[in-house]
Order: sequence, then C-alpha cells, then structure tokens
Amino acid sequence: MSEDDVAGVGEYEGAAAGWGALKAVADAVRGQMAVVKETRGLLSMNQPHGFDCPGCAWPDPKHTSSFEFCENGAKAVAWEATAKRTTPEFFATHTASELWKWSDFDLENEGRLTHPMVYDQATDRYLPISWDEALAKIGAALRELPHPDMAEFYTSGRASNEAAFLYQLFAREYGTNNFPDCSNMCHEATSVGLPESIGVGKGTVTLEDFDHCDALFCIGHNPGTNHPRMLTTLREVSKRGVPIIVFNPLRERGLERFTSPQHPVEMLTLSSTPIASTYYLVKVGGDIAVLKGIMKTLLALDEKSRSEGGPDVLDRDFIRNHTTGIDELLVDLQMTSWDAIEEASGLSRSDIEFAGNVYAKAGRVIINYGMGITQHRHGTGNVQQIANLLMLRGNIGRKGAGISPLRGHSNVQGDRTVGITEAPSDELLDGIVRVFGFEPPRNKGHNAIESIEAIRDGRSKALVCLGGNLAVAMSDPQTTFKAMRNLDLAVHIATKLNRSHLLVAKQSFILPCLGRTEIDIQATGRQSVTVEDSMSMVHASRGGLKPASEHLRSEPEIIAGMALATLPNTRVGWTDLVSDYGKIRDSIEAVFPAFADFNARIKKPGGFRLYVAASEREWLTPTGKANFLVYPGLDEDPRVANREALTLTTIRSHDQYNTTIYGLNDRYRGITGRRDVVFVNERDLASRGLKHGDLVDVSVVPDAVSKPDKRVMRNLTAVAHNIAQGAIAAYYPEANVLVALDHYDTKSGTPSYRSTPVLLRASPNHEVLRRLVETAKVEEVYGT
Ligand SMILES: Nc1nc2c(c(=O)[nH]1)N[C@H]1C(S)=C(S)[C@@H](COP(=O)(O)OP(=O)(O)OC[C@H]3O[C@@H](n4cnc5c(=O)[nH]c(N)nc54)[C@H](O)[C@@H]3O)O[C@H]1N2
Ligand SMILES: Nc1nc2c(c(=O)[nH]1)N[C@H]1C(S)=C(S)[C@@H](COP(=O)(O)OP(=O)(O)OC[C@H]3O[C@@H](n4cnc5c(=O)[nH]c(N)nc54)[C@H](O)[C@@H]3O)O[C@H]1N2
Ligand SMILES: [Mo]
Repeated sequence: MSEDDVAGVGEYEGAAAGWGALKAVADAVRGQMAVVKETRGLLSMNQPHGFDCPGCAWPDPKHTSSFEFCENGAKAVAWEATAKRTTPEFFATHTASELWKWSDFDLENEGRLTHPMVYDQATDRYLPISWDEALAKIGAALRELPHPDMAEFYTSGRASNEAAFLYQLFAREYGTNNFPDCSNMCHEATSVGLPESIGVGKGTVTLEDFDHCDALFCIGHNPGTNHPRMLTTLREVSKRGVPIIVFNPLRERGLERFTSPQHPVEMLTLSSTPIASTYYLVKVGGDIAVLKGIMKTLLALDEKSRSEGGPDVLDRDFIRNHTTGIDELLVDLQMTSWDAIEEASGLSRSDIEFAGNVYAKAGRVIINYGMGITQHRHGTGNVQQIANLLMLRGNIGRKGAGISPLRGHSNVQGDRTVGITEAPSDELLDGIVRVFGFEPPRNKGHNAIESIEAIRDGRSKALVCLGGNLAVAMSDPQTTFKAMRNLDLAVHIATKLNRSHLLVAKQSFILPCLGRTEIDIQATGRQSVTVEDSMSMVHASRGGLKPASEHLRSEPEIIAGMALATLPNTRVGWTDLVSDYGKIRDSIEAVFPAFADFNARIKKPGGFRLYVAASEREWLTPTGKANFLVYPGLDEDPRVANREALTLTTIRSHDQYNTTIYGLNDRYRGITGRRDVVFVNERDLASRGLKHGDLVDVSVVPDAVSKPDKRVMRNLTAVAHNIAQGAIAAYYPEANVLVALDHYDTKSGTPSYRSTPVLLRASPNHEVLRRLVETAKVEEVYGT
C-alpha cells in the first residue's frame, strides 16, 4: 500500500459482469446455501415454467432457452433460499433491544424466519405464537381501532398480483384506502407524472422495441447493478452501432462496458462491449436543464433545416394531431437561457447540443430512466420533460421508440395495477362493488410520507406490512423510528428479520411467509402466482424449492386469515379464493376487464402484455391528447442560497438489494469491506482543503430543511471519485439521516433522496474519531 492508499478503497479495472460477477455469485452462494440447491434454483429462474426472479422488473426475452444469468438475481435467490434459519431459539437468546444494535446485514444474515412470533414486553423478546392466536389478536386489535383510517397497510413490491389483490380487498373491506407502498418512494413521480402527460403511468415500450431503436438515452439508472439482465439488451443495441447517450453524475461501470456471461468468447478473451457512446456527468438535479437544452437544440435544428428547405426536425403531424400545449412549451424553452442551462446542468452548451443532434438524427428513440430522475423535489417535472422531449419527434406509440421507466421491485408495477393505491380510481372501486358487493371507502388514503406523518402525530395507530422494511427505506429515521415505536399494533409479513420489526409497538407480530422460490401448496394443490414487469408483461411464477419451514404460510393465505379474523361479516369468500389462486385471478379479471382470460393467457410461456393505451397512441388524459407540460425554471430547490453547498445523492452499492445488505463489496466503484464513505469530486475536496481518505462530516444546509442540527453524518471517509462537480454521493439507507421527511416532490410525494443540499467539512478531532469509528455502533449510524 502506498501512502495515499485508503483502506477498502481502490479502483475497479474490469468491465461490468464477466468473471468478477461469476466469482461474486459463487461467494454469495457459498455463504448462504448448498450449491446443489442453488443450481436447481437458478435453473428454473425466469424460465417459462419456473419462478420469476425476485431481483428486478426487467422483462425476460420471449423465448428463454438457456437461463438468463445475472449476478444480482442469483444473489437475491441465494439470499432467499439460504440454509440459515432465524428460529424461536434465536429470539429466545436475544432481546429486541440487543438485536437493534446489530447491523442491517447481520439481522437478515440470520436467515429465514421460521415461526409466527409475538413481541413480549416483559422480557423484551419475540416469542413463538400459533397462527390462530396471532391472527385472532391482530383481528381484535384492528377491530378495536376507533376508525379504519387509523390503520396503514404497507406493501413492498415483491408481493404477487394475487397477494396484492387480496390485500387491497381486505383493507378496503375493513374500511381504508391507506396504502403506503414502496412505489411511493420509487417511481411515484412516474405514476403521477406520466398520466398527466400521456394518459398512463407506465412505460410504453416492449423489449422488442430495443431491436428497432436508432438511439438510446439512459438517464439516472445503473443497470450493471440494478437491472443486470438489461446489459444483454444494451450490448445488443451497442453492437448494432446505435448511439447510447448516458446522463449520470457518477461514472457507472455497467453503463461503460459489459462482458456478457452468456457470451463465451468475451469471457475467455476478457474483451467487452462498450455500452455508452457518450457519457455525460450531469450535476445532480441537473436533468431538467439537460432536457430543456436538448429540446432547445431541436428547435434550433428545425428552424435551420426549414430555412434551408430541408425536412422538419419536429414531428409536426404528431404534434398537431396528438398533442396539446406546444405553444406554452415553446415559450418556456425560449425563455430559458443557455447560461442558465449550463449552470444548472454542469455541462457545456456544445455537449448538450451534441446529444440533441444525436436525438434529432435518430428515427426512433427510447429513453430509459430510473431513480436519478424520480427521487427529486422536481421528480414529476423531470419525468414530464422526458415525455415532452419524446413527443417533439413523435417518439411515443410507435415501433422502436418510447418511454421506459425502469421499475424497481419485481412486481411493483403489478401491485399497482391490481389495486395497491391510496388514490383508487372509480373503475377499481366500482369493480369491487360489482364483484364483491360491499362499498369500499372513496376518500383518498395515505401514501408513504403521509402514513409516517399520521403515525408520528398519533392519527394512525396500526401498521400492517406486506413485506419490505418501511422504517429503514423511508427518509428521516430520526422521525420515522420514533413514530413507529408509538404504534399500538405492528404486523410484519416477512421472510427475513429486519430493523422495522424491532421498532416494537404495544403489540408486534412477525408472520413468516413463503418466498417466490418456494413450493406453495393449497387445498386444491400446487399454486402459481403472477407478476407484471416494467414492460407490462404479465406472467406466471411457480416456486420449486421446499419451504424454509413447515410453519410458513403463503402471503395470500396469511392475508385471508387476517381478513377472516378481522371481518366477521365479510362478503368475500376468502377460504375459497385461497384454495385455488386461479379463483383469485378470476376475481382480478372480474374487477379489471384488462385481465380478460387471465388464467388462460398465463398458460402461454412468457404470458401476455396488458394493454397500454399510450403505446397505441390512445391518450387517456382529460384533453384526449398527449400533453406538453411546462416545468417553470430549472432550480430544484430555490431555498438553497449557500454557495458552499454540495448536493448529496444517495446510491445503492453493488452488494445490496434496497435495505438488504448482502455484503460490503461495491465492486464496480472499488469499495470493499465498508460503507462509511462519501464520493466526492477531487476539485470539490481540494477547494475545501480536503483530500482523498480524509475523515469528513456531512451536514444538511441549515436554510433548506427542518431540524438541520440533527442532520449530520460524522466520520465518513472521503473518496475522490469520478463524480460531477458539486455533487456528492453516500449509500442508501444510511444516508437517510440526512433526508428530512418534508423533503419530497410535492406533486407525487416521492422523497427527494437524490438532492439534499449539504456541507462537507473535515471531522474535528481527527485521530480520536478515527478510533471511535472503528468501534462504531448502529446507534451512531442512525443517530438514535
Ligand atoms: N441488485 C439490486 N437490484 C435492484 C435494487 C437493488 O437495490 N439492488 N433495487 C431495485 C429497486 S426497488 C429499484 S427502484 C431499482 C433502482 O435502480 P436505479 O434506478 O438504477 O437506482 P440507483 O442505483 O439507486 O440510482 C441510479 C443512478 O442514478 C444516478 N443518479 C443519482 N442522482 C442523479 C441525478 O440527479 N441525475 C441523474 N441523471 N442520475 C442520478 C446514480 O449515480 C445511479 O447511477 O433497482 C431494482 N433492482
Ligand atoms: N435514501 C434512499 N432511500 C430509498 C431509496 C433510495 O434510492 N435512497 N430507494 C427507495 C426505493 S426505490 C424503494 S423501492 C424502497 C424499498 O423499500 P422496501 O421495499 O420496503 O424495502 P426492501 O429493502 O426491499 O425490503 C426488504 C425486506 O423485505 C422482506 N421480504 C423479502 N422478500 C419477501 C417476500 O417474498 N415476501 C415478504 N412478505 N417479504 C419479503 C424481507 O423481510 C426484507 O427484510 O426504499 C426507498 N428508499
Ligand atoms: Mo424501488
């Protein structure tokens, strides 16, 4: 090690995926399970008759012949199919207060939950309880609440369509629309923004469109880590010579080059396919400026071409026949100066014009985007500017073109489709009345932020969680953790122990469920479930592994049990529905006509695509057209006047699945064995008198958010990184201590995890602190 070396911080030399990925899988698997079992698990993943990978929502190719290899999907499977168990004996040995001090990794690394458990205040331990008794107590507690709107029903996006449909049915018959869900923290800006623009809250492309595009834009997503199967598609697109333009404040390896594990020649020769043809390090929050700059470029090119008697650059037919609002958009673009665009984006006019030229020259363009776009104070504005850009050249609703939001959880889109929403449509509510004969509530319920506010203020006293780790995923643990400890009832349907379960309420239950990899047998035999991917493809998923414990129940069965215990006069035939999931699908079809012939259509390998109106140029907006929508100005957060401020964005490491930390290896960014780092541009370090490896404190700029004094992360190690100037990045979920609960996109309620104005300073008492860090405790990490 040279003097400049910093422990656990190095360079990653290789391409994304490749041999490194194979080795990482082998390591992950060795840690969790017998290899024989694993191979069997992987072989049936994303196969026509196997289970859907719980890793991400990227679609499968139509005819999957050999299994689709993906490092992170394999890790997700190994993590679920682990041989480790979190048993009643384990809970007898450790109090909840003791477990609270464990790291997030250690908690889940204990393995699969095996028994229903109830928290016992006297001993501060979780004790085993029978299913019947647990469900009876939960039912009684829910019935005792003065009003159904005092309960919150959270959903994480792994839940199948069948589980999610029953869950919303139960909560609505109980009497509430309080459905905070992980989508509220994820693609809510898409769900709110796109319906206003194009009439649907989903992407418009299919996987086949990627075979026909002439240019691809990738904005604010990191496929090498989060959608690794997408690399195969990007590789094919790149091999066709199609330009791929990337806007991202960090240089991410998966977007630069990729070695295909499906492709022996590349693996053996250590060669790789370059992915991005041009990679722009945009400032965090600078995407609106970039998008407006590209649109300005189009207008200029159009004017020039027309003045020279050339063809139109804008698609005037499309604009005339299919859209409204072009005049307002043109005024806004004219009023936006290039100086302001350069300042806000951190990119030069000529760079943006280059991207604009690529866009203008391409007949068919797809724009992909992820959390770098949605998790901003102007997340909805970001999404709508992407739609504007596509619409200017008619790039929506035709082959090889469209908008492609990359969904997160493997069924987060499906959960929404089958009714997990705090703002239900009349179609859904009327459908419930028609099919089940009860009157569901019509008032708007709580989203994720509103649910935490209600719990904080004592307006909600019960929280039921269908999976997930709400407390840790949510911003502002200082507020969220405290709030959750004040609940009367907390119910967690889960596969693994996590921190949310340790925020004990007066009554707390952990209900262990089957995972997607496992065999699910009900009264009529073995069951399949269904999921919907990012491209609206619905298909069946059937687990093949023996359940982790004989006491596990499926999610649909648990929900039905809860409903029967809570609603003595229920109108729903819960037992019958759960006996055969085909009957749940019949009910989904009865409520939502889009699922016509549901059971028949999932028999086909690969399933079927739900109708997406905008893909057919049918615009389900109030105007009946696609709407150009103006976002005034470029500033994400005009309140921030401090010139010293940097913008913090939170990021995922390579070895993590949301709040699940598989390991401490962020391979592509060169970080090993630790997560207590902050990525900074070298020039930003230098201008603050800091250098690579220094211990630093990151604190929130006081004028921007509430209670700034408490919002500080101490003793992080500064890592000089290839990141846009003015931006710094730290790992999610730890950095949530810096994100205030009221820091969110006001249109969609998506927490603004990607843009917190912060100050970066050398930690005081360097050496003393360095020693302290080595013995850091969880309380220090989360500040509670
Ligand atoms: N292995 C693995 N797979 C996953 C997940 C996981 O945690 N692990 N999570 C799943 C879920 S729920 C989701 S939502 C998806 C998330 O998938 P992604 O959307 O890819 O999410 P992130 O990696 O968090 O962020 C993506 C990129 O945004 C960039 N970024 C940050 N701020 C900005 C900005 O202001 N502008 C732009 N243009 N870019 C910015 C970051 O540098 C990062 O490369 O992945 C899903 N798949
Ligand atoms: N700062 C910051 N915060 C963020 C984000 C960010 O980028 N930055 N991203 C946000 C995003 S995009 C999302 S989607 C949320 C994620 O929020 P969540 O979806 O709530 O979190 P996960 O970490 O995916 O949930 C992990 C837990 O799910 C349970 N689980 C796993 N599989 C199953 C299953 O099959 N069934 C059941 N019932 N339980 C299961 C396990 O107990 C595990 O501990 O976090 C958000 N929070
Ligand atoms: Mo997500």
